Formats: sequence, C-alpha cells, structure tokens
Amino acid sequence: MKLYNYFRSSASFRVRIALNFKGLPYEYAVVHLTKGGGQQFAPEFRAINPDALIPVLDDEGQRLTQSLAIIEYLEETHPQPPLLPTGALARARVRALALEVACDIHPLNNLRVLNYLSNTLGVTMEQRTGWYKYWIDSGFEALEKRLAADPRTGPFCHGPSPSLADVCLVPQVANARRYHVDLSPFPTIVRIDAACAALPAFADAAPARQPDAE
Ligand SMILES: N[C@@H](CCC(=O)N[C@@H](CS)C(=O)NCC(=O)O)C(=O)O
Repeated sequence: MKLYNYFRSSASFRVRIALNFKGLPYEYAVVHLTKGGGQQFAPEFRAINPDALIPVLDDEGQRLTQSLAIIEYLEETHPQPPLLPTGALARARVRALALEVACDIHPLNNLRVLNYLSNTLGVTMEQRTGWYKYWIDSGFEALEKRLAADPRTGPFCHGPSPSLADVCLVPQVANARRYHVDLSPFPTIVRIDAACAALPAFADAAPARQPDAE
C-alpha cells in the first residue's frame, strides 16, 4: 500500500495510526501542503484526488480517499486488531466520537479554510489563530463532557482498547498543542491522549517521527 500524506496532516495521521495498529506496512509518499503553493494542487496529484486533499491510500491500484472511509476499509479487510467495538450501540458511540472530531472540528481549521480567511477575507494572523483555537476549544469542551460523563469511557475513548475515536482524537490534540491551546480544562482528553501516546502504533505515527518532518 502507498499512502499519499504529509507529516503535519492530521487526517493523514489518523490513517498512519490505523495502518500501524493493524501492522500493515506502507510506502510513504509525501504531498507537501505548502511548498511551491502546495503540492496538493499540482496536476499530477489532482489526477489522483480531484479534491486536492490528503490522505489518499493506494491499495494495489485502488485509490481510496477520506480518512474515515480508508480506516473503515482497513477495518473490513484487516479486522484484527479491531478499531471498532462489537455491538451496534458501541459502534455508533465510537463513530460519533470520531465524527465529532473529523466533521465538526477539523474541517473548520483545515489549511484551505485558514488560507481563505487570510487571503480572501483579509483577517489578521491573530484573528486566524483565534478562529483556530475557538473551534478546538468549543469542540473539546463538548467532547470532554461527553467522555467524562460516560461510564463506557475507559483508559481510551471507549473501554480498555483504542478505537476509531482515539485515532481521530490524538491528531486533533496534536493540532491543539501546536497552536498552544490550553488543554487544562480537558483532563479526560489529555489522559486518553497520554494513554495512546504510550502505544507504538500511535507514537510511530506522530508528525515528528515522519520522514518529511521539518
Ligand atoms: N475529510 C477529509 C479531510 C482531508 C483534509 O482536510 N486533508 C487536509 C490535511 S489534514 C488537506 O489535504 N488540506 C489541504 C488544503 O487545505 O489545501 C479526510 O478525512 O480525509
């Protein structure tokens, strides 16, 4: 398998964790999101993904997009160890936690959104950073309440082993740290992030450990 990705991309980070967790080796193909105006916009990459977004996973010529669809594909093709629990209710909870990050927090802070704020709407760098922090802060506030209040939360987002929810949470926490978001109001999130960081699948997928890390 070949993963088109970039060390800082948190959607790519999710897929790297899932591949590591399932013990699947892959070729690392760099798509630098800022060099030369962004390699995602190059015609060669647009031919691979017209959305001009990473990650893209190439599995024997089949190109898969959307990190959560990719991870569910890996889950179906390589079920062990699982990233989804058994039982419809448990799976719905894990997917909801994952989507809270992947749909309701992350897209608002994507590079193209930040660039539109700066380049088209002309907001200042301070306002742009304020926007970034605001969406993480308000998203984490809800997530923290949900995780802290639910007895199904364990060392990880759902019970005693990592799931798709943790796979989405950890890269979002990394983004928060990069932008110096104060995480002290979110002790459950911080605790779960630390539990994940102790696992090689998560630690080895971290931005700083990637071959294109700057
Ligand atoms: N929903 C997509 C989001 C993909 C995405 O937003 N990728 C970002 C990096 S994390 C990207 O390629 N950004 C390029 C840009 O904004 O120009 C997924 O989960 O795969």
